Amino acid sequence: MNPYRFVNGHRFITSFVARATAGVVMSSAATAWSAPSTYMPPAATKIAGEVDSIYTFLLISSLISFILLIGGLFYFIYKYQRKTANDKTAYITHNHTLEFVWSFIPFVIFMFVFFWGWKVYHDMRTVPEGALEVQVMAKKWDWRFIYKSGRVVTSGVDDNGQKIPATMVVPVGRPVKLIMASEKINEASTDRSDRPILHSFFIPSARVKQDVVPGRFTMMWFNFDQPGDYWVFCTEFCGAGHSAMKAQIKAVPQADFDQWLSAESSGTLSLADQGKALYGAKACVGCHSADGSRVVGPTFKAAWGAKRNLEGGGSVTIDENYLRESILNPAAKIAAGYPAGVMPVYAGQLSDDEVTAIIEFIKILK
Ligand code: HEC
Ligand SMILES: [Cu+2]
Repeated sequence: MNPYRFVNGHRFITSFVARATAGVVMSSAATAWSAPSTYMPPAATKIAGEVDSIYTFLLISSLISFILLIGGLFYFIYKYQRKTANDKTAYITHNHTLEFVWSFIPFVIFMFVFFWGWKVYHDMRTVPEGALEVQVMAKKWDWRFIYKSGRVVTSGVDDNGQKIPATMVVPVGRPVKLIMASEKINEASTDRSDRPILHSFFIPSARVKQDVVPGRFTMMWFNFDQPGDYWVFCTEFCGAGHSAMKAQIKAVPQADFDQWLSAESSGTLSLADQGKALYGAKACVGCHSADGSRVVGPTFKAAWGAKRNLEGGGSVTIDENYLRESILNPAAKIAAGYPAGVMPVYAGQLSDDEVTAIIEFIKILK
């Protein structure tokens, strides 16, 4: 350090600020964009890249403000230090221009970050049309994936007794929608410790996560633009086996995916067909038609995605959560113009997988 420059405090400080800022900007840019990174695995989706851009912007702008603020603090400590015993502090009231500027500039930056974040969050939460749907079942402490074809993917155990995580195979470059639920460890059990509990599905490479909540469906989507194997973690502490609650997503070209799915699904009944069988076996058919005719309850034909007026006012869109609730607890919402208290309560009568299958059946009744 040149002692002359140190005496010239302001020159030292300005050059220090400039060099420190440049250094921090360059190293954080390098951390955010090079692979592998200390913070996160490489971004493998478009949204992940956008999330990283926001974070990098926040990091760099915070660092610049920090350096300006703390640098300024030290600069003023030095510049206005008391030089003689008789130095008096100047009488300073306020400065409108300065106060306006230091409020307005942060305001503009915050609004910019707000709208930017809003846009990315909106895209993250809006599932594109034509997404491949995969059901995700979470339980203490594992994941299970179910495709429309009826193919079920579970975890396994290798020759050494090590767990092989369940692997969700998906086509690369195609949006995938996950419909997620938390299930009991054992369907028949009434033990409290076997209740479904809260989990959260986190794909670090896609920078998306979503809670998996007992008693309802939650959704999320992603679209990998490079083939590869990506980790999934449970990111809601759910008990002793939480850290082992891992899964994998394998993104492969569409043709390989089609081949995998058809090979793996041979011999299984599609979810919709399973649902159709249950529709007969569980007596739904006696009160709900599949062809548009009115029986005791509303028809299932063209119900999916339609608007349903409710008894007592209000309306809902017929989606997974409305169907699930209507099946398990019919009294919760009564379809306008239909009798209440007629439909039996199916909670405890149908497993989560059966409810899912019936919903998939209703979805295809266009
Ligand atoms: C004894 C007759 C009866 C049976 C059996 C029955 N339901 Fe219903 N269901 C009704 C009636 C009546 C309604 C309308 C009143 C209401 O919303 O509860 C209804 C409403 C529904 C709704 C809401 C539909 C809408 O368009 O708003 C769904 C979904 C449903 N039932 C599914 C099923 C399924 C699945 C089964 C078989 C597992 C089944 N129901 C068995 C009588 C029945
Ligand atoms: Cu968990």
